Amino acid sequence: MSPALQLRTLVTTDADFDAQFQRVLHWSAETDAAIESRVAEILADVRERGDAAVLAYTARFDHLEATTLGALELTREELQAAFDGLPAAQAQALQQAAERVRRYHERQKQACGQSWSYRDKDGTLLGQKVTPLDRVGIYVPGGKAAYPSSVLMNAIPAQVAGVPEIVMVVPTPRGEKNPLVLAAAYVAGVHRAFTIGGAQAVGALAYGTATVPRVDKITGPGNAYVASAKKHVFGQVGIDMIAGPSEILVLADGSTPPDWVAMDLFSQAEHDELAQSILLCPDAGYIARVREAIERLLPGMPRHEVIRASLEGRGALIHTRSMEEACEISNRIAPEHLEVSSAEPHRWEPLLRHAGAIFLGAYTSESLGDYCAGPNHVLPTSGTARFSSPLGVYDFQKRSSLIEVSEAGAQVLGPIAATLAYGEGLQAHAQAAEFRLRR
Ligand code: HSO
Ligand code: ZN
Repeated sequence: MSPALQLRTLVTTDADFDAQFQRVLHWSAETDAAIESRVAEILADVRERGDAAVLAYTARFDHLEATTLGALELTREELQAAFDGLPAAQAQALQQAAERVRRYHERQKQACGQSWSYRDKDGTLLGQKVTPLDRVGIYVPGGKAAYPSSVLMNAIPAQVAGVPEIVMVVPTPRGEKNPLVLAAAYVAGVHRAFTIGGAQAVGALAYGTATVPRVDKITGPGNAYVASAKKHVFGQVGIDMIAGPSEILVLADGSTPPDWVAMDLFSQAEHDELAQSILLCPDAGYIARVREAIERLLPGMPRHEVIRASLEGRGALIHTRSMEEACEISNRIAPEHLEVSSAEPHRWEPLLRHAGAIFLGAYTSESLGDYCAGPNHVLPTSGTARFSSPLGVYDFQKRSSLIEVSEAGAQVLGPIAATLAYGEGLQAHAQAAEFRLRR
C-alpha cells in the first residue's frame, strides 16, 4: 500500500489564499553557478579547438569514441533506414502526425509569414520582406527526454519556413541510437544529423567547427547544461527559448468525466518531478471526484513515482468562487497548456489571455496536441506565455524592411528628416535628405 497522496487543495475564499497560491506558483530555474562556469569552459574550448574538443567531450560525457567528428554524422540513408525499420503502426503514426503538423504550419506561414508592401500617395513603396534563416540547428535531447515528437515540432516549422539546411544534434550515449528519433528526423526533412549533445554540441552549432557547420539559430529543449549553453551563445546565434518543466492547467466546470481530467493532469506530471498540474474548478463536489480518480488511477501508472512527486511538489486543486474567477487565476498563472474542460468552452475562451496553447472542450486532451493535432508543442512555460508564443514558422524567418522613395516622396520626406537631423546635430543626415530636394 503506498502512502496517501499529499495533493494540496486551495480555496480562493480562504484568507491566506494569495500566500498559498504564490507558494504553488513559485519556481525558478536554478541558475547553478557550477554548471554555468563548466559550460563556459566547454564552450571556450569548442570555440578554440573545434572538432577535437567536441570529440573529447563526447568521449568523456557520452562514452562515445570516434577518431573524427565526421564519423559521428548520420547520413540521410541511415535516417531513412531507421524509418524503414519501424513497425508499420509507428511509421504510419509518425507520418500522420508529421502531415498534420505540416499542414498547420503551412497555414501559419500563409497567415503571418508573407512579405507585404504598399505604395503611399507619393508613389513611395514601403513593405516588409520575409526570408527564411539560412541554416538552423535543432537540439534533440537523448536519454529520459528523447522525444521523436519534438523532432517533428522543431524541424517541420523550419522546413515550412523554407530553411535550406536543418542540422540536428542528438546525444547518443555509448552510440545507442534511438530509431524513432532518427526516423522522425527523416520524416521531418532534417538535412544533416550528428550524434553529439550537451554544451559541446551547442558550441559546435554556434561557432561552427571543421565538420559541424555554424548555424544562425538553435532551437530545442535540453538539460541544465544545454539551457545554460544556449543562454551563453545567444547573441552569436538566435535561440528559441529556455523551456522549463511542462505545465498543465485544467479549468473545469464539472461536466467532463473526472477520470479524463485526472489522466490529463497525469500526462504532464509524468514528464518530470518538477512538472506542474493544476485544476481550477468552482464545484467542490467535482474536485472531490477528480481527487478520487487521481488516487484510484495513480497506482496503475508505470511512471507513478514521477507523477506523485510532481503532484505533491507542485500540483494543486483550486476551488474557485466561479468560472470567471477561475479564468482570472488562469491568466495570473499563464500556463503552458490550458484545458478548458467545459461544456461551453467558447464562453470562457474570450476571458483567457495568457497561455501557450488553449485546448477547448472535453475531447481535447492536451496529449493530442503533444503529438498530432497540428499546432506546435514547444510552448512558453513558467509564466512566459505573458509575453511569448509557441514555436512557429516565424521563429525560422526574419523580416527586412523595404523602402523605395519616389522623387515626389523625397520632396515630402526630405524637409522632415533634415529638420530632425539638424535637431540631433547630424549634418550629413540632413544634407543627404536635402541633396535630393528639387532646387
Ligand atoms: N508536453 C511536452 C511535449 C511532449 N509530450 C513530447 C510528449 N512528448 C512539452 O510541452
Ligand atoms: Zn507532454
